[in-house]
Amino acid sequence: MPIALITGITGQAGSYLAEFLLAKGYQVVGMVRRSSTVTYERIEHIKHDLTLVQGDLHDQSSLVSILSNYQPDEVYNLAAQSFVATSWNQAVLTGEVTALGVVRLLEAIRMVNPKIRFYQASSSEMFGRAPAPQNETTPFHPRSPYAVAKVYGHWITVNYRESYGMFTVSGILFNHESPRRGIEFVTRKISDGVARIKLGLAKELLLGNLEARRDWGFAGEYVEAMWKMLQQETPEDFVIGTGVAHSVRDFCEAAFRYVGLNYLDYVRQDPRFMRPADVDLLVADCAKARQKLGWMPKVTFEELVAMMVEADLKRLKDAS
Ligand code: NDP
Ligand code: GDR
Repeated sequence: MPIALITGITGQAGSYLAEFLLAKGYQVVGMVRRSSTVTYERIEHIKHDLTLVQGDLHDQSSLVSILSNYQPDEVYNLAAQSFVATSWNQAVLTGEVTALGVVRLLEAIRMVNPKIRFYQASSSEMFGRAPAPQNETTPFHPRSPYAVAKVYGHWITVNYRESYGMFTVSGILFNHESPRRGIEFVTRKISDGVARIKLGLAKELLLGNLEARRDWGFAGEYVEAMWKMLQQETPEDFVIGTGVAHSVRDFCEAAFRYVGLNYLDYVRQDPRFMRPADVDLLVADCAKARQKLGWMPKVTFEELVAMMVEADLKRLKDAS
C-alpha cells in the first residue's frame, strides 16, 4: 500500500486530496498543527481512515520525525498561510510558513529519504502582473507578500530537483473553490452572503475590488492533477486552471441570479476589503497539463457558483 503524507490536510484542498488518495488505496498520513480548538471540520467524515499526526512547518524536527516514522512514498505540501489579504498584516509569518516552510520540508526529505516524491502547492498569484494567459514559461511578477513567498517555494522546489536530482514538482494552480472554501475568500464570502440575504439573515454584502478577474475552478477536480504530477516518469512543473476568466462582479451577478435576486440591490463596496496591490487578471494556459497529464476540468463556472450557493443555503437552513 503506497503511503502519502499531506501537510495542510485540514484545509480545503487537503481534504479533497485525502479523499482522492484514500479511494486510490493509499495510506494517508495527515500532518495537523496543534491548536486549542479542533480544526477537523473538512475531514471529519474520513477521520477514521486517516493517520493524523502533529507537526508544524515552523518546526523542522517535527517534520523529520514524521518522515522517519511513516516513511511516505509521496509528500504533498499544501500547508501555508494562504490568505493573500492577511499576508500584508503578517508578512514575516507568511514568509516563515509559506516560503521557509517549503525548504524545511525539502531538507527533512533530503535527510530522511531523498527518493520521496514531493509536490509543492504553488500558485497563479506568482504571476501577479504578468500578461495573461499565463503558462509554465511566463515570468513571475508577484504582488503580495504571499505571492513573493510562493515564488520562493516554487524556486526552491525547482532547485532541489536540479541540485540533488530529487523528484520534486511544483503545481502552479489557479484559484480553486468549493463549498469547503474558507469563508474569507471572495467566492465563499459571496455564496455565504447570497444565502444569508436569501434567507433573511443579512441585508447587504460588503466587498472590495469587483473588477479583479480570476480563473475559478472546482477544487475537487484539481487534486487529481496534483496526484498525476507525481506519477510522471520525470519531475516537471505544470499550470492547472480552466482557461476561462470571470470578474468578482460576474461571480456576484451569477450567485444572486441563482436565487432570483439582483446583486446591484445588495452588494456595496467597502475600502476595508481593498488590497494595497491587487492582481487584475489571471487566466491559465494549461495546454501542457492537457497534453502530458491528460487532465481537463469538467465543472463550469455556472455549476461551481450553483454548487457553492446551494451548499450555503442548506447549511444555514439546517442550522436554523
Ligand atoms: P487553506 O487555507 O484552506 O488550508 C491551509 C492549510 O495549511 C490548513 O490545513 C492549515 O491548518 C495549514 N497550515 C497553516 N499554517 C501551517 C503551519 N505553520 N504548519 C502546518 N500547517 C499549517 O488552503 P487551500 O486548501 O485553499 O490551499 C492549499 C495550498 O494550495 C496552500 O498552500 C495554498 O497557498 C495553495 N494554493 C491554493 C489555491 C486555491 O485557490 N485554493 C491556488 C493555488 C495555490 P489549520 O487548519 O490548522 O489552519
Ligand atoms: P486570491 O483569492 O487572492 O485570488 O487568492 P481571494 O478570493 O481572497 O480574492 C480574489 C479577488 O477578489 C477580490 N475581492 C475580495 N477578496 C476577498 N477575499 N474578500 C473581499 O471582500 C473581496 N472583494 C474583492 C480580491 O481583491 C482579489 O482580487 C486565492 C488563495 O487561495 C491563494 O492561496 C491562492 O494562491 C490564489 O487564490 C490562487
